Amino acid sequence: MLNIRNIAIIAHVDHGKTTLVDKIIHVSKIFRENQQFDDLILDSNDLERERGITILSKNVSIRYKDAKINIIDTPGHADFGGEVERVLKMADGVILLVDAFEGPMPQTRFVLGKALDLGLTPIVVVNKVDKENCRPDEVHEAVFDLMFNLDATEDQLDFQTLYGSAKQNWMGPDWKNPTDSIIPLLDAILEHIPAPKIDAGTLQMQITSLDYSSFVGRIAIGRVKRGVIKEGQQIALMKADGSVKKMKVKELHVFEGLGKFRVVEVLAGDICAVTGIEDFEIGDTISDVDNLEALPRISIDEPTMNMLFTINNSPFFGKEGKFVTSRHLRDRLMKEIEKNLALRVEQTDSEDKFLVYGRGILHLSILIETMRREGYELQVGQPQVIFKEIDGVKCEPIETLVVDVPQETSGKVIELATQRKGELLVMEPKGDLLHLEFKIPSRGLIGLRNNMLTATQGEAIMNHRFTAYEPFKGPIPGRVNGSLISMDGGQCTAYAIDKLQDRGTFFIDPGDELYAGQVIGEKSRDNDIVVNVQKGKKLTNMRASGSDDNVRIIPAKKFSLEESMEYIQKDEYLEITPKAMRMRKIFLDEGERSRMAKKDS
Ligand SMILES: Nc1nc2c(ncn2[C@@H]2O[C@H](COP(=O)(O)OP(=O)(O)OP(=O)(O)O)[C@@H](O)[C@H]2O)c(=O)[nH]1
Ligand SMILES: [Mg+2]
Repeated sequence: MLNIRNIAIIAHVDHGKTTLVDKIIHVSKIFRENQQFDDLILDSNDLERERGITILSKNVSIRYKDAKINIIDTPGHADFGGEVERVLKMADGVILLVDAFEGPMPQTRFVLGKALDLGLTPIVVVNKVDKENCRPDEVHEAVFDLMFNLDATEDQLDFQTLYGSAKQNWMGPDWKNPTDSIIPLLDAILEHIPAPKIDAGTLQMQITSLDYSSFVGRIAIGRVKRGVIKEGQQIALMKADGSVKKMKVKELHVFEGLGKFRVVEVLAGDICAVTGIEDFEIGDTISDVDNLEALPRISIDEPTMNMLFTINNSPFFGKEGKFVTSRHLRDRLMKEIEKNLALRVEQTDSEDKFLVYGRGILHLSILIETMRREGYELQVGQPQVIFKEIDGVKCEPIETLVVDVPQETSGKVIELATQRKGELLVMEPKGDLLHLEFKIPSRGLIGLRNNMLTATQGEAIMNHRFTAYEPFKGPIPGRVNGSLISMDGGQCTAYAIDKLQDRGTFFIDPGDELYAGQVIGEKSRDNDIVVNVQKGKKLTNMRASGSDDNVRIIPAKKFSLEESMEYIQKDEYLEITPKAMRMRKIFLDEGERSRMAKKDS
């Protein structure tokens, strides 16, 4: 029988999971064929590579000594926390990675808590000990305290710790004495992570994640808990509502290196991918047809935020994208929910508008960015936090917010968070920074990052994660500044922008094509105003406009997609096309806008 280890690598965002898994694959390949690799082969889709974050968890597998080690790389961003929780079901142990400077962060606590609850054996890796100012011993102690607070068992508290630098490709028992490889970690896995415990009985496999291929459709992934699954076998798919469907296993694959390897059967303890299973949901059990026994279901995260998605109806409609109709939009969203598990789409009473529910700004922005790259044009509205009624009381999502900031600017951070109903719970030194922890409504976090960075000259390091629903905390002041709105369509001029600079900050550059009702800047005061930025000399390019008139305008403020999503107000849309991102008033006409505003108040 195969000697197997199933482990998941978990950590807060950016603590180095994918880098470590890459190095593990690298070392296992060297044993075999001496191949060279690029960095971060595992963050395989474009967006993951560009942004350096893992969005989807991934299964890989290596051979080491006489064992097969199945490794699951997980995403660290809080928006994808539900994904981690699910895939932990495939593991017997976890490698908890902690940054040797940052120490345990909100997501460390969350994922570790889940792993401990499932009874998994942890190995702790204090990573990034090459960093200046790192404090590996303190961090190790902090991890121990965290485990203790999370009610780890005696065995779990007896965890192994390794120190090292995934980036520099080494792990060892002592951070002051670098070794020359990550082999000590592989040895620790073999020694301390238990082999899968296998109960006697007939086939049981829970579907814990899925893969998608345009050829075969959805592929079910999970761990064979009991018995054996075979190619061509008749199985029973046991669903949430208690119904049972009989179907046939088409193909079976196990994970091998970075890819998959076709096999005729998979024994209990191993992780595999199954094709031919139709209409499955995460949490369904694949069971023996004659002995129907379902495994306990896995809960899928409830969305915490929604956004209106609608077709582009700006004057620039259809100019920059390929897919622009409501039909296109609907089909694309429906395709997305096939594989994006935490996403929900609700049809509204208008056929052009859809409410899309997700786990946070990043979760939704990744969908939007992907669509825009595929050639879609669309508009989205202001993100809305989802309220819930619990025992007759209106409740809202509350998060833990952690900010590490230089002492000098900490006052501003506290002020900003408090304005938004944040409660300061912890304040303590961390290296030469001050470590602050707040409890704050999710509503208050929307748009906070931008203000926080401005207030601290970009020095605040901010992290948050959902903790619980609590009674509504009362109104929170929104964005204080009004918008500068373009009065007309056409190219704007440097001359006009220059004349209006005392009114606020512009988001546009001279020469940009605009339309009436577009939001082109932030006003320094609290009400919206309409401005004419087309008047004056029509100059063809920036250089000419700069030199001609001695016009020296302040560079435009540019937003990322997420910043724009957090910035827009209730009466504004964000227009997204493959080429551009524009903010606009929902009602482009000034007269109509003021009529609607009156009606609302
Ligand atoms: N100095 C230093 N940097 C490291 C080390 N390991 C990883 N990094 C860097 O940390 C950053 C994040 O690394 P990733 O491996 O993508 O982190 P991750 O945990 O997979 O991140 P998510 O999947 O987004 O949660 C990258 O810029 C890495 O180069 C290390 O040991 N030392
Ligand atoms: Mg990663």
